[in-house]
Amino acid sequence: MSRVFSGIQPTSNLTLGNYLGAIKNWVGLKEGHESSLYCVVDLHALTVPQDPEKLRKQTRETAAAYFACGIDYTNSIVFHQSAVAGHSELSWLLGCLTPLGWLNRMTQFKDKAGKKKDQASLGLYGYPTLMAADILLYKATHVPVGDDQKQHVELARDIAGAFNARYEKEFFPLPEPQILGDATRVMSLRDGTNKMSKSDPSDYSRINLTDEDDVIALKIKKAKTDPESLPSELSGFEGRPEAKNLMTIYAALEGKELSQICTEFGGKPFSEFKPVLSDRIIESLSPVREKMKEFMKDQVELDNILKTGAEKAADIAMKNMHDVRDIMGLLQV
Ligand code: AQP
Repeated sequence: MSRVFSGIQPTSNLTLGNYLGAIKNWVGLKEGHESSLYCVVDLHALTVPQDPEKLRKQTRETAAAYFACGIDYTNSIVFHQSAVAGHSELSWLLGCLTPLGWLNRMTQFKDKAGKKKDQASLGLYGYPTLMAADILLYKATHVPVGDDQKQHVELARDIAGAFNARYEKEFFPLPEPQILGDATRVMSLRDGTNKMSKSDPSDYSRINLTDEDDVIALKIKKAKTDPESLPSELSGFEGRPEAKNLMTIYAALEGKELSQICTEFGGKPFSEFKPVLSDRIIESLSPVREKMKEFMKDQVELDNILKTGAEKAADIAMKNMHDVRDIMGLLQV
């Protein structure tokens, strides 16, 4: 049995990074798998402070983005994490067999907690066990993610192995990270060495899926570059992260190799490339933005779709949780 699971935190507006590194690659992935589940991971969002009203809105908006990008809720299960109680329960149970040493290695916690480690929440520290629970609750085998989440999927794999070893049963399949697409780590438009992130304080660091065309064009115009012309071969990206990022985005949207883009644009100035790039981004994202607006107009319908998805997800989760409790020796009367 093979099953796909992935999710995105509704922490803010989704970005071009979420689009190229995640959602775009989910479309059509169901082929060749028994089922696929796409979750809006709202419990993960709570690992950093959230405004309750905004969180609800962003949860709907994230689901709207999934549908607008082409996820078909009639043949995939789309739902929000907090609607299926098994996520939190399994997170606790798995947390009881996850060594602290494994969590201490997670780079996302180090990046997000920074120097204020002692003030970071237990939730932020335990984020990877909740993510392992998300995946294992459905016995998912394939987890499509951007490059930054690979380490967490590998941890989920180790936790699944630890459970199987502790209870001497091949119960959980070992999930595989799938790093798909041609832009697995889209970088900030302000600093090509940092990941493009929803929570970066500068809105100019990212393209949001909700940005209007003129905003996209302005952000690309202001994107950091260097004084040289574009490289005509891959070796020319050495020490030029911003050039590499902008050309990688263009290559991914065009569905071409980065080397082809170097051949097309090598030797040209950024001032010539940037308008072509912003037109290409607008061509891809403006239909997504308009469809998101349509989905957001009918909240009752959107909520109904999520409710139906949560019921289907809970059916799978309930059976697996029953087996997990049984294996772990919890009394079920
Ligand atoms: N810049 C990126 N390039 C490629 N893939 C990306 N993803 C996120 N940013 C990029 C992928 O999108 C999926 C959902 O990620 P997430 O939003 O749940 O968490 P994150 O990876 O922590 O992303 P952010 O934007 O940095 O979130 P915040 O700012 O809220 O912490 C994952 O598959 C991720 O790899």
